[in-house]
Amino acid sequence: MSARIISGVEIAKAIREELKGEIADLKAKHNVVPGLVTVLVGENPASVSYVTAKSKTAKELGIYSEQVDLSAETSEADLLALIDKYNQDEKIHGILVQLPLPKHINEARVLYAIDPDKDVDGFHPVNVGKMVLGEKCFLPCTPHGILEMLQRSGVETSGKEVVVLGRSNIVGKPIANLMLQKRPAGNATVTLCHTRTKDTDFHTKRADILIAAVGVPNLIKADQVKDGVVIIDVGVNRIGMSESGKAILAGDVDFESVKEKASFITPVPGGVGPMTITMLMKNTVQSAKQAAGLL
Ligand code: L34
Repeated sequence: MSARIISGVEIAKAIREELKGEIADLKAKHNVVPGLVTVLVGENPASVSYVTAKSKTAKELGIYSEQVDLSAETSEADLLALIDKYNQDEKIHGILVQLPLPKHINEARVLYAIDPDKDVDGFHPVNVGKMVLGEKCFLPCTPHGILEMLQRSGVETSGKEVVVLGRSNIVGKPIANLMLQKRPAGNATVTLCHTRTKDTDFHTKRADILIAAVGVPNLIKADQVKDGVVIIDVGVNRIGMSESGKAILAGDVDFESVKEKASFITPVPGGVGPMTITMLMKNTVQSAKQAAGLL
């Protein structure tokens, strides 16, 4: 059997259409225009492409968007001052500082400086804490996108064995936490594996839903999963360059072999990546509504 492909491109498109309507409505009924600023420090090619896609998508949807590109030598103090400026700016409802930051900048200090009410990435400790408690907050974009993909594809999660590979703050830890909660796309029994896990194969082989977020190209092969598994592949690994100069991408899962065994699988590219960008837009709209007292 060949798996059904969960297309992040298609699901993202549907959500963006919904958002477009909401944004037009906000403008017409309340004269509210959601605003997003993206901040990029340095010129990491992957980050440049993600941030460019974020501000372009924002504009397409009718979100007011500013893009700030800073040199890799920008000081932490200057970055903090910029964040403070946008914290005060009423046109801006979402502040996104693209990660990773250059080594001389303390990432935590920067993320803590963002007003939690404008933290559309959901990385501020206030939002992380609320997320863990199951309170209303901004959900981090990649996990948020995964929840939407599961729901909109009709994947049952309640009572299922979910195995997450990777313990990052931006994917592994939050998605594991969200899926064990009593919520849509939740109620799962969750195992989180990481580099010190003794027998990762033991866990991957019993997973009903496997979420791979480790950043190792084609790590997971068909013999490491069971028949009918649902695969969410978060890896976006650059494994080479085509003749036209475009990056060749691979996921953390060996798509060609695993798709023969899985019931559902997300592709790379065109899977989780586009959802991450779209959920940033959704969070920005949520933020604008909250600021206007509409939520
Ligand atoms: N602050 N930093 C902050 N927030 C985030 O949510 C991110 N992330 C991760 C890296 N740093 C961040 C992203 O935006 C990863 N990420 C991200 C966003 C979009 C895509 C991949 C990762 C994406 O669109 N991927 C496309 C391929 C794009 C390409 O050609 O490189 C895909 O189809 O998977």
